[in-house]
Formats: sequence, structure tokens, C-alpha cells
Amino acid sequence: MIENFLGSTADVGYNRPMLQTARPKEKPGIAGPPHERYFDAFGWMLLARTFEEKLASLYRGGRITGGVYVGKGQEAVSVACGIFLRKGDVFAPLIRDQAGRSAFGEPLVDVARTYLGSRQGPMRGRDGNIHRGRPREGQLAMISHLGAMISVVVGSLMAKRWRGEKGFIGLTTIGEGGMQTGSTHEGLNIAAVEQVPLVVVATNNHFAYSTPNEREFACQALVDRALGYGFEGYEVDGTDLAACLDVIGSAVKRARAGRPPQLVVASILRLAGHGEHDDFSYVTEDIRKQPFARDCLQLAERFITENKLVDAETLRAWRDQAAQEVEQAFSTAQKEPVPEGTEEDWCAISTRVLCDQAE
Ligand SMILES: Cc1ncc(C[n+]2csc(CCOP(=O)(O)OP(=O)(O)O)c2C)c(N)n1
Repeated sequence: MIENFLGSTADVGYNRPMLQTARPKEKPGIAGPPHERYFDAFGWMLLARTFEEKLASLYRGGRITGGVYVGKGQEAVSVACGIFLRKGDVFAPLIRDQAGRSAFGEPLVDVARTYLGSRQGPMRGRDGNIHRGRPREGQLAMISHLGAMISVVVGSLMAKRWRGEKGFIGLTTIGEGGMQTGSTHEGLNIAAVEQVPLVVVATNNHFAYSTPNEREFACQALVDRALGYGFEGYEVDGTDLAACLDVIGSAVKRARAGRPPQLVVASILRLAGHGEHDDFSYVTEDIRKQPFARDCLQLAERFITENKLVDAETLRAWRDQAAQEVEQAFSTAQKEPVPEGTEEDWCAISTRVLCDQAE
């Protein structure tokens, strides 16, 4: 079994057989994939979509307590955020980044454990959804307050620099709604002042909850802000997997090469509600017909099929493999115990001693 770059033997991750089969068939006259990581990336997108569909169905069946937030339509952007990072880098994903988290090495079973409240999960059953992290492996736990993670990543990068580490970068994601917070402004500003090797990928999915772009910001294009902050800025069609890999991959390379911080703004439509509790009925038919509303996973699959990059059988095998991994992750997590309140010695905002004294 091949070890992934984190040196772990996660039950999913870089060891997946799907990745080994995900190679273009060498046939004369048939073009190869448009990016060397295209099939790898497609595999992670498929896995994330399959996982989140299962998650949504468990939520609807009342099997999950708390909220479920999915990245449907955002997988191409997200996977490109995780796939180019390596050991020593810092990754701070947000709620729609399962594809990127998986590509960066997060074991799928840990995601299932978190949602199902397993005591063996990274949150030990105390968080219902997306605040999990793996700080030792460079994946920071998400702070919900929008924009807060930018400063956290900047701080992590400064610490690495002071420790004399070399060759690392940081990447964090943000929504167009999150781009409007004061914390984002502070984070972007200090990143450029300190010239840290940072990539910020902002996904404009056209709504923050139900608030549309015209009520979020008044500038023509969010990428125009890059210049004002001292970043280099790029835009990408977030529905196009090859473009996401090119543009975000290049931004990662530039950050690693010591260029100023990088801002990439991707455009998509969120193809689900803000969370599974939201029917997104505020998204009009007209918006659903826009080019940015296309489904990145369907587009990538169509591209693969129309260009005969792999045959139908291989595609089916990839889908089956994803479904199998998802089933395995959930069935493992479902068998594990949840925390027992009376046995817990952990306190959120205090120490056990202080709690005991107060009782
Ligand atoms: C500072 C702050 N204000 C408000 C919220 C509540 N909130 C959580 S998600 C969200 C919408 C985020 O929209 P966007 O940044 O566009 O990301 P998307 O959910 O569309 O991916 C809001 C307002 C928050 N978490 N933090």
C-alpha cells in the first residue's frame, strides 16, 4: 500500500485504488486529460459528492443532529485548493470544502464520525459538523466567524518562518459573503504587509445565506481588491475543473516561489441550500440558467465521456469505488459509541477544577 504524503495509512486518501485506475488509457489519437491531476481531482470530487449526498439523506432521515452543509457545485474549486498542498503546508478549509479536505488527506471516516457524534472522531463527538481539524497535519480547525481563518493562517505562516522552515505555503478559502467582513480585511492586509506565502481562494457562489451579490458588495469584481491589498489576483470559472487546477495550481506555485500573496476568485452557483435545512427557493430560474450555475462534476464527467478519456466501464468503477468508500466510512462510524455526558472530563470554556468548585 502506498503511503500518502502525510505518512498516514488512512482508510481513504492517497491509497485509494481508484487513483491507480484513474489513468488515461494510452490510445493513439485520443487526447489526454487537460491537466495532469485531472483524474485524481475528479476522483476526489466524486467522493465528496457521493459522501455529501449520503450525508444529506441521513440528515433528512433524522439521523444527524445539528446542521449539514455541503459543497455541491463547489467541488472543482475545492479540490484544486487541497490537491497541490503538501506536507508542511497549512490548509484552512471552510464548510464547502470536503473535496479539498479529502484531497489533502482527511480520512473520510473521520468526517462520518464527526457528523454521527462518534467518540472516536476528531471532535470526540462534541461537534456536529464542520469544525474538525488535524492541526498536526497542517489542516486547521475552522473558526465559524467568517474571515477569522485568514489571520490564523497568516500567524501560522509567520511562526513557520520564525522557526526557519522553508518551502511551505498556506491556503485558505472564503466565500464572497465572508469577503465582506472586517476580519477578512485585516487578514488580507497583514498577509501582504508580512509577505507570507499565502493563497486565498474566494468562491463567489452568488449567495450568502439568501443574500444575493448586489446586497453584498458594490464593486465590479472582487478580484479588483487584490491590487488594493498588495495581492496578485486571478479569476477562474469555478465550474471548469481544468481551469480551477490551472489557476489555483499556478497560484500555489507562485506563492511557493516567493511571489506576493495570491487571491483567486472563482465564480459558481451554490447548487444546494446554505445548509440542508434551506430549500434555496430564493434562487430564481433565471439565475439557475446562468453559465456559472452549471454543475462542475457533471461538466467534468461530460468532458471525460465526450473526449473518450476513459471508457464507461472505468467511470462506473470509479463511481462504485466512491460509493463503497462512503458506505464503509458511515458503517464504521455508526457502530462506534457516542460520548457519555457523565463520563466526560472535558470543559469548553473552563477547567474541570473550576467546574467542580462551582457545583
Ligand atoms: C462574522 C460572521 N458573520 C455572520 C456569520 C453567519 N454566517 C455563517 S455562514 C454565512 C454566509 C456565508 O456566505 P459566504 O461567505 O458567501 O459563503 P457560502 O455559505 O455562500 O459558501 C453567514 C452570514 C458568521 N459565521 N460569521
